[in-house]
Amino acid sequence: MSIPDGWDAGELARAACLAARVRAGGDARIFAARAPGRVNLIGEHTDYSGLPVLPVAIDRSTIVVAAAVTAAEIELANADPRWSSRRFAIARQIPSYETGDWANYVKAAIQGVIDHFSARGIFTENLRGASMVVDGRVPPAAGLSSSAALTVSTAMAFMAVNELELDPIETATMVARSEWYVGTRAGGMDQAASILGRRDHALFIEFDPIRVRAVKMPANAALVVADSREIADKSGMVRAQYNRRVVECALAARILGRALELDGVTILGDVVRASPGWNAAELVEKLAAAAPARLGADLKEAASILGVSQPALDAELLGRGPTRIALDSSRPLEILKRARHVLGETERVIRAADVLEAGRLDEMGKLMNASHQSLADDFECSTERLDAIVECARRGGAFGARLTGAGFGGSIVALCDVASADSVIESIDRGYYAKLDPGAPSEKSEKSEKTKNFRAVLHAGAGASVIDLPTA
Ligand code: NG1
Repeated sequence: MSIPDGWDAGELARAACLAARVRAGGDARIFAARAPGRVNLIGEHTDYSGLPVLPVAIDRSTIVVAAAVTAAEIELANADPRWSSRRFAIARQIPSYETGDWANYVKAAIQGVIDHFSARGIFTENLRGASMVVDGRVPPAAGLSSSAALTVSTAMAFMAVNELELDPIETATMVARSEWYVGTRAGGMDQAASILGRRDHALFIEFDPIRVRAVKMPANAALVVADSREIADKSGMVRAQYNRRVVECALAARILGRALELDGVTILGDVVRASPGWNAAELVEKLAAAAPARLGADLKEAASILGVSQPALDAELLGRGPTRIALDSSRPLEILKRARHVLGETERVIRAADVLEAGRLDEMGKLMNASHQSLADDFECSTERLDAIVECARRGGAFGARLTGAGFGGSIVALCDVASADSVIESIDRGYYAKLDPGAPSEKSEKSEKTKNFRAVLHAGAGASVIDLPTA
C-alpha cells in the first residue's frame, strides 16, 4: 500500500493502535483518516466574507480510524479518556448533543456528508454505520483548528466506510459549513487548509468557489506558534463575538452594495469582486458616506437605510431556527471599523502571497504586523495577552507576528528566520510565560485559563488523506 504524503511513522503507529479499538465486524475494512490543523499566516476574518486567506496546514493532526458496522449508527470513542464515548443514529437530520459536547463536531461532519450526498440521490438508508475511534493531537481552543481537523477526518473516514468519493476541492466545499451545525457561522478556511495542505507550502485560498494556489515557503523561513493560554472557547462568549462580527460584515456589505448600486450583495466579497477599480480606502470612504459608523442592533435604522423591512433583514442576517444568531442588542453594530479591517486585510493577503513567494520575509513580517494592528483596533478581537505575546515574539527577532485564528485568546504566529527561531521562543518564554503564574488565583473563570505552555516551530505539512489499514 502506498502511503500518501503527511503520514509519519508516529501517526501510522497511532492509527494501528486505534485500529485495535475499532469494532470491525466480519471482514469489514478498516480505514484511517488523518487531517491536520492549520495556522493562518494572514487573512483573518476574511473567509466568511468570501475573501482570500493564506494559511498553512500544520504538522499536527487528528486521526479517525473507522470500520463499517451493521447498525445504522455511529459508535464513537476517543483515545483521550477526558472525552467519553458516544453512540448516535444516522438520520436525515441528526439532533445535536448539548452545547460544548465534543461529539457535536463528529455529528456536524456526518450531517455534512448526509446533506451533500442526499442532494445527489444517496439517502441515509443507503449509508452504513461505523465504529470510529478518534485521536486528536492539535492543541484545542488555541486557534489552530482542532475542530476542522476533527470534522475533516471524520467526514473522510465516514465517506471511506461508505465508499463515497469526492475530489479535495469538493470535499472542502462540502465540509466548509460544517461548523454551522455547532452554531458558529464560520467561513471555509480551516477545512480547506486541512484538506488542501501541501508540504512546505502556504495556501492562497479563494472562495465561492474554493480555489487554491500553493505558495512555496522560503527555505529560510520558520513559523513559531505560541499559545497565549487564554482559551478561545467557541462554545460560549467567543462564539457570540464571532457571530456578531459575521453580522457586522454582512451588514456593511449590503450597505456598500446599495451605495454602489450593485445587485445581490450579501457579503463583502461580492462588493470587492464587482468593483475591481476600487481600492479598500475608497470603498471604506463610500461606506462612511452611506451610513453611520455604527448602527443599532435592533436593525431598524439599517433596514431603513437599505429600504427593506426590519423583519426581512433580521431573518437574512441572523437566520432562523436552531442556528439563528442571538445578538446582544445593548451594543451597536460596528459597521465601518469591521469593513475597514476586512477590506484592508484583503489587500494585505494578496500582497503577502506575492512577497512570500518572492522570499521577501521582511515585507511579509510588516504585513503580518499591520494585520495584527488592524485586528486589534478595528476588528477588536485581540486581547492584552495576545498583544503582549506578539510583542515578545517581535522583540525576539521575528520579522512579524500576529494573532492567528479568530482571536479573543488562542495563539499567535511569528515569522522568523530559521536561525532566530530559538531566540523568538526564548523571548516568549522569558517575556510572556514566565510572567504568567498558574498558581495565582485568576480573575477569569477556570475555563478561560490553561496551565500548559504550548510553543513550537511548526512546519507546513500535507493535507488530509485516508489509508486502508490491514485487518487482523
Ligand atoms: P479558529 O479561531 O481557528 O477556529 C475561526 C474560523 C475561521 C476564520 C477564523 C478567522 C471557526 C471554526 N473557524 O478560526 O473560519 O473565520 O476564525 O479568520 O470558527
